[in-house]
Amino acid sequence: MKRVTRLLILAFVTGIAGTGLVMIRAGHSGQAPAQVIQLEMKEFTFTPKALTAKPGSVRILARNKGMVEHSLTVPALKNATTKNLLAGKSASLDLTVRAGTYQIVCDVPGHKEAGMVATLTVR
Ligand SMILES: [Cu+2]
Repeated sequence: MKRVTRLLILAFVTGIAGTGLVMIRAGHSGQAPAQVIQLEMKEFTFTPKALTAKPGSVRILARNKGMVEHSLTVPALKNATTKNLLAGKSASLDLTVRAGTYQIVCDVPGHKEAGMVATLTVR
């Protein structure tokens, strides 16, 4: 009985370690996007308001410089959103974009309407 328990624990721990390894490897082998754009958020604007990028992978580094929480969301792209970031917090959002114009908004209710809109132009 004890031996079985020990085996189970070993299997469990090995499983966790294995998962960790896979995650670490995925994080490191994923090529860092060549394009990194910094974007500041505050009440109620993005700075800059107009971003440009070339087609391909883009990483947007969003920093909340405001007093309340904000998010960075690209409605035209599936799952392209950060969580709501508290004041002082930042997050990166990796996107794959084609030529075109993408609207960036803050998804916190009322913020888009208050002016938290930016444009990403890809060409
Ligand atoms: Cu906001």
